[in-house]
Amino acid sequence: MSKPEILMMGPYPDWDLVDLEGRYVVRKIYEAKDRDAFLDAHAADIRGIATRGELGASAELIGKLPKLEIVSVYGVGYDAVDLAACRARGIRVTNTPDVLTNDVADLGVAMMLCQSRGMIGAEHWVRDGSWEAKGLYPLKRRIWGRKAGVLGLGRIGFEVAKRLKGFDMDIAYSDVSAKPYAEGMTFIADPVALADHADFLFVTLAASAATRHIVSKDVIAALGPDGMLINISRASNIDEEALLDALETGALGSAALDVFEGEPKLNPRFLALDNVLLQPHHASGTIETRKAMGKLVRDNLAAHFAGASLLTAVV
Ligand code: 8YV
Repeated sequence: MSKPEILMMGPYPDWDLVDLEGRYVVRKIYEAKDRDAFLDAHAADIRGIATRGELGASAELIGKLPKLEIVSVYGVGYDAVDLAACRARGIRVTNTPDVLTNDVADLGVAMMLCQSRGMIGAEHWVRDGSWEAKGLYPLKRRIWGRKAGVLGLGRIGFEVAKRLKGFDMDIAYSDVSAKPYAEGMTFIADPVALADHADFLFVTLAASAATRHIVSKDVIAALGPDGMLINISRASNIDEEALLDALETGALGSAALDVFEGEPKLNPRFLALDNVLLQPHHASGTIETRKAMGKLVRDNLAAHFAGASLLTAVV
């Protein structure tokens, strides 16, 4: 029997690619100079898509693949996959939950520490000779004992909060409802009130059309000139223009961001700011987690083509 054909939206590590190429005919759209010509040549036979969280699969693309059966996402977030288009045609969708939760939470907390203690500037202070020439590095803000807000107490938000407890922080959270597992945390339903209460606001909610710009101009204003916004979810959860305005004027103290509108191309206004920590969407980027994510993508595809139950089905 001939191998099923799958479309890859972006590169995977070699340890996944070698395995995928053994089982499928792999069509790499990200290597195509002319995507339309590439799809004209291959679209008719594609039965699966292997994509990544930020790349997804649009309704337009899905519409061009008449034999598509499954979209497997290398990532927990599937906001970039058009689920309605998939449901309408009975196309299955899988993601990679759980295996990345701890690493994403770790990076979020590391970003808060790094930014609050000015570690990037401190590194430059040592390397460029400022320590010797100018003396002591400017004083920064502590994190222990201060107030954290977690916007979205799902798997990742909960792990962030668990870590923050280790820093004796006062933790509040916002979600669609109070969570029974949120022991020792205060529920504040309204994101503006949460931001008003918090020194550090973590954005950890799954993105969807309903959460677009949930971190609004008002939320950012409530966080204020001493506040820090940490985003390890999706850029769409934040009104990025309002964020840039507030960082430029000092209406918001600082930000630590792993995700951006239009990434990897950033709004150049970010690059001119010294009160923002910029990270290249790598919260899940450890060898251990990426191996587990790749395995889950491969196992879901294999289960599908063997007619078995999917391991982590979204649709
Ligand atoms: C990316 C992510 O998928 O889990 C998610 O939703 O955004 C990430 O894990 C990862 O960067 C691979 O592209």
